[in-house]
Amino acid sequence: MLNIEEALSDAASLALEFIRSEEEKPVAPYRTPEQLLGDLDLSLQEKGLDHDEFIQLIREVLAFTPKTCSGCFYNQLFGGRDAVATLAEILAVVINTSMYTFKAAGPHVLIEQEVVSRMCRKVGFEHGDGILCPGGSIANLLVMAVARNEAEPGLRETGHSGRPMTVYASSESHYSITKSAGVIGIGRANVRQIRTDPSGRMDVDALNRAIAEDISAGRLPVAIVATAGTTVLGAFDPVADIAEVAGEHGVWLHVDGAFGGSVLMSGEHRHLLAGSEKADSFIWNPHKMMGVPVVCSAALFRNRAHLSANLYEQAEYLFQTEDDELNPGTRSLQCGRRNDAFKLWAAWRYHGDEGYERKVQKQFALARYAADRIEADGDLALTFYPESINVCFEVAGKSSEQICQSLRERELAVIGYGVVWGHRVIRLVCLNDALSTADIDDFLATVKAIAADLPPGENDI
Ligand code: ABU
Repeated sequence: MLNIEEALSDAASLALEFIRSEEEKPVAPYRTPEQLLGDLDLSLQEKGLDHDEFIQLIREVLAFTPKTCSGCFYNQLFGGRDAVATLAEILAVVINTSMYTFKAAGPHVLIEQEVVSRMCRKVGFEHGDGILCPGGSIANLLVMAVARNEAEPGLRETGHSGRPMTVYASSESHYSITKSAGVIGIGRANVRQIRTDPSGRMDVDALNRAIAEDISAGRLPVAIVATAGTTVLGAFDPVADIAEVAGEHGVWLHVDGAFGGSVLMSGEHRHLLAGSEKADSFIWNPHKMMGVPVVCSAALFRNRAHLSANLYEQAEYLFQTEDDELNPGTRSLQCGRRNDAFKLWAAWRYHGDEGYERKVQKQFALARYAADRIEADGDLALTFYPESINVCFEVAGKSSEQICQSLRERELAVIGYGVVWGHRVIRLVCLNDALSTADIDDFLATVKAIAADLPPGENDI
């Protein structure tokens, strides 16, 4: 039987093997799901495996696993690897805390309080509160449920009155907004998709008109969601202007900073979030631009009473010692909850604000470099000069979708495409600050070489 010391030693060997393979072969072998089921025996069986068979099977699974930390992975709004945060994440698994009580998690409850408090202060919520959630979608769901309860007093105790409710988010907002509206009884159809300007920022006049129309029609506006860092263009809605509209109509203002919240770490770029201190809530995913392992997401509230007022539950079998303040399970959506605070705190303590400022600066610098290179290249077309770190572009006369697929099949890079104004564009996310401008040059040269091998293609949809 494998004991924990052998298990950790095996894990370290396998992890180091995987990390070395990122250097030698930064893109995993391409396989369709059907081929992969032929290559790997993933079946669960009556009989177990001996140690060597088990290690070999794990090794094979790792060999086909996408290398999201390598320099050739540009596909997601996360990427790269932070060694300090990785160390803490490994330890978080070993110590196996659950974040509902001080009794079970001890200093980790205090650590979560510290990261939440510092994040609140970065936003401008001087006396705010918050909680770490398993991802931005759940953080948005939590915030929207709180906003809904605040919009209709009594709803938490006695349920929905039946008055139609509405939510306002830009047409570029994250899909978790409509998903949440469907889950919490607002209704997906009642999310008003406010149009954007060409750069992907919410049109504030259109927002104002939509709210006024809904109020005249007797509907109850629950929340405006300003997106800070849209998924495709990386655009920032004008939060200060939106805050004025929210104030005029008395509507909850939420900032979805899942992707772009980290610009608050940069003196040069935090202006993109000017006005956030006027919001009622803010979500921020450090697993994106701050590079801590997936997932790490904070839901933050300006008024520290809002979380408890809308979530608080007692359970005598669980909350037996210390004050409620030290038992976050009284006001989290989950009961059992992963310790996502430790990795963020460890990395932040180690790098300091200044380390994160450098990281964000580097991400923006890489994006500007890539945008300038693309603009100067006659074979490439820049979609829009990036507001942040997503660089969207096309290769003249070639299909963005085919280029992305071909790069993956030939195991050269992993990258995706997005749709901008009815046009498929390649989305280069400059998140991995271990990359250099030479890596960007290599990547663009590879894209051009692959595109040259492809037949003419369309990007209109
Ligand atoms: N949760 C962010 C959306 C995923 C991505 O575009 O990488």
